[in-house]
Amino acid sequence: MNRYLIILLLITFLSCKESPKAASHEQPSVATSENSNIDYLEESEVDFDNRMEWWREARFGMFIHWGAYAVPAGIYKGKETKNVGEWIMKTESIPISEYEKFATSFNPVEFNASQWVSALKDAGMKYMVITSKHHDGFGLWDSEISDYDIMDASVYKKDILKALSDACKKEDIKFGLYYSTMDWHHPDAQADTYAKGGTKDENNEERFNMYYENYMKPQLKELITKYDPAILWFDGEWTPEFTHEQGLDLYQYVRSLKPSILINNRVDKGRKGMQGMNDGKMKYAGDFGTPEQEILDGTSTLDWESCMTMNDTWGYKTNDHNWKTSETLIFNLVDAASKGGNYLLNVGPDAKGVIPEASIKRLKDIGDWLDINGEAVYNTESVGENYKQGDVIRIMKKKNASTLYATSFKKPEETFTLDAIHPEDGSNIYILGIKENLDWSYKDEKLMISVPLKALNELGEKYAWTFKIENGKTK
Ligand code: H79
Repeated sequence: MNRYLIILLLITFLSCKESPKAASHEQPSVATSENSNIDYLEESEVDFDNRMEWWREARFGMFIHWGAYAVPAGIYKGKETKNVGEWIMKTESIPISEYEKFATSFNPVEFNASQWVSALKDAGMKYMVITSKHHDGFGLWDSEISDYDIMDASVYKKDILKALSDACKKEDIKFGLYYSTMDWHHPDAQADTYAKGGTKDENNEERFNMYYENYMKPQLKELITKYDPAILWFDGEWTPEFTHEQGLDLYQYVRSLKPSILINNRVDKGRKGMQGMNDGKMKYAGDFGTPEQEILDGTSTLDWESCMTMNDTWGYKTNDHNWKTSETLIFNLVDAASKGGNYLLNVGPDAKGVIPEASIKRLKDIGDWLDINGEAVYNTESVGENYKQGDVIRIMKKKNASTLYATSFKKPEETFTLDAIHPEDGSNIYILGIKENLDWSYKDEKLMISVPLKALNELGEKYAWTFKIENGKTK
């Protein structure tokens, strides 16, 4: 049975229509009149697994926060905002008409889609998720039903999403779109309450529904039709005007437009705070949980993706230099993989269209590390409760195979000991990057591996070392 089944609704649905059709494996990529009859909330486990397959294998993606907020870059009227850059409109209470001027002057003359995709590939990332529209309401594409976008409101007048979706397609990178349901600019969404400093507007639910039906849905239809995204990544679902019923409807709507698409859990109201997983099971729509700025404490039976910044902001801020180290970022990626999760790491390009040098450096470091160690990350699954040994060792397992990986963030010494891995007799054990087949023994429930120190030093790895156990089991 499907995890996203909404029992009450189903009972209602089933009583008034024929038995629901499960989505087939060969799902059409565009809407057909048949799609609208399918109940996407009732999907078999097999169909769900098929749809999720590429994403689970990919493990590592690039989040891009880019929009009009890159223009103030964290500074308004000489004052530095304390909050993240993309929230500057709200945090600094910038009047809508004032903020619109940032959209007008947004002119990223140095933007080069294929350079961004190269940086993504060099990092070993497999997919991109870019803000089509953040909370400020400004769109990075040529929306037919809005003038508040890069074509109509800005001097730039080139379709950024088109350039990026084309560049991703060319390089075989999956292209995903972030879309905020919250909108501080649209008069039927939050613009009114926003302008009044957040006072609740009694009529807003009705008007929000108009925005939902007449603006959001048509925009999403455009986005799917024009850019064929592999993921829709919703956000801003916590506003009181947006309802659980709309969340369910939104999930159905987006899937009916592109049945194979993946949708995060912020499409609905199920997310529990920043930890990001759904509150309870089988109640809310959404294909995966979304921990924000954190990684789950342990494993989960549900799919999840941890999104995180490299410094302290999503949208570009001139003065944010609080960068995480490459080692921390690699650790986070491995930590998430060992717990069965994906890592969506953010870059915030500046107003010219340049990804900060500090981000590029880190992307390169991670990519170099993955060049050697990637097989411990891609297409792996969690081994369950034995996913770690202390603070510095993480264990992964190749999907549908008995190959295990142990990545250590402390440089191994002469003998490397693993407490929870039992190799099969005759199993080969290696360190990734070194050809040598290593000597090992298994005694008193411990695996002891002889480390070739000379080769290890020559390898020149800086961050972490991965042992590959070709055939083994965890306890
Ligand atoms: O786009 C980036 C941020 O701008 C956006 N999400 C990432 C990916 C973001 N918007 N707001 N926040 C992050 C923080 C909001 C936190 C809260 Fe709530 C919203 C506190 C109360 C309502 C979410 C729902 C967390 C707790 C309940």
